[in-house]
Amino acid sequence: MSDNGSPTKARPRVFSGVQPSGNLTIGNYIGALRQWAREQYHFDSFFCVVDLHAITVPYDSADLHTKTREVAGLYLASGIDPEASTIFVQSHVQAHAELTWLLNCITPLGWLNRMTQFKDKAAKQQADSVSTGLLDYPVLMAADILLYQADAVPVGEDQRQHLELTRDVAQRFNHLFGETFTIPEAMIPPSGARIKGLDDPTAKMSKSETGSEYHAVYLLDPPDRARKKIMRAVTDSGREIRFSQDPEKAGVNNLLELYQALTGESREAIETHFASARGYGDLKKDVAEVVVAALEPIQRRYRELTDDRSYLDSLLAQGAERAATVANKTLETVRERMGFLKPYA
Ligand code: ATP
Ligand code: LTN
Repeated sequence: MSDNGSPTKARPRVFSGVQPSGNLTIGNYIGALRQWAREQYHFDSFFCVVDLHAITVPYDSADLHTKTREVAGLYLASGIDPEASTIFVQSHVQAHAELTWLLNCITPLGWLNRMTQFKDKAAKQQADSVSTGLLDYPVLMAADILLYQADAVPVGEDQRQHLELTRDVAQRFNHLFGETFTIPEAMIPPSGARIKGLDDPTAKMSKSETGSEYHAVYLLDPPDRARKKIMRAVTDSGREIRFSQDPEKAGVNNLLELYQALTGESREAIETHFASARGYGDLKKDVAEVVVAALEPIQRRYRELTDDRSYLDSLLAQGAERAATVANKTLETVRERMGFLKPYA
């Protein structure tokens, strides 16, 4: 055992998760899943379907059930290798809920009140239906990460503040009860970390945003649907195709960011490529083709995998067992350090 109570790790550890709160978008893929798959062999990786997070806003229980399997299937279809990485469902490992309670009691309320995601999501609901769970969401996320003594957390830009809070909670615990938790680092991709909505390029593309059917390309959208959404993307009245931070050009910039994230080409090469375009129609056509090409192998693998439901279920059962072994060890150390009496001799 190392000083912090975790078994000595052969490779640095990674933890990340996606909520089964809707249809996964191309933003989730670029900001999270693809990065996980690319880096997985360098790390001891844990990828979790965070179903306890998905119930912090009003939801449908039948949807939660189907989406939990769907998200796990999309992890595999996006290239997560179950031989190399652990894939599991958060609610299958009870330590997540228990550590959340323990961390709640050392987390100042003021820290949670400052979280911008809470303020944004709360503002979208009737004040009297905002749950305590929504406010507590970042503590559950901290528990997820800290249980595994994760060194790095690959996420999109929107999660940076939650990662900072996780670090603050870990430091506070270590200060109060002795070195226990590894302090994790955020791992944010250099491009594509914040893909914007196609219908509103000032807002983040989000899977739970259901205002317009042209908001997001979903990973399971048939090619024609994906093309149609890109062709309808909001742009501006000009014709200049270049990367730009000008809010006026946010739509064109977003399409170029998508193109860059999926082709890996440099900004200069992309601007040269589009220099001879006749207008935004040409840009959209090329972006649509790049997006459809990225979705094709994911959808093919997804169909193959989900033909056999028992395969996915048995993989999740194995994943939960492996995750629980690691998580319970940390939880035991935490309980001991906090002064709880052991329930057995
Ligand atoms: P919700 O709308 O339900 O809040 P979401 O689409 O924002 O969900 P999450 O489950 O909260 O997705 O996030 C999963 C991962 O995908 C996180 O690492 C997050 O940073 C990343 N992500 C989400 N949206 C984007 C985006 N538009 N661009 C890049 N990364 C994103
Ligand atoms: N809040 C995250 C989802 C999430 C997560 C985590 C990400 C829950 N627990 C632990 C990384 C590590 C989000 O992306 N919205």
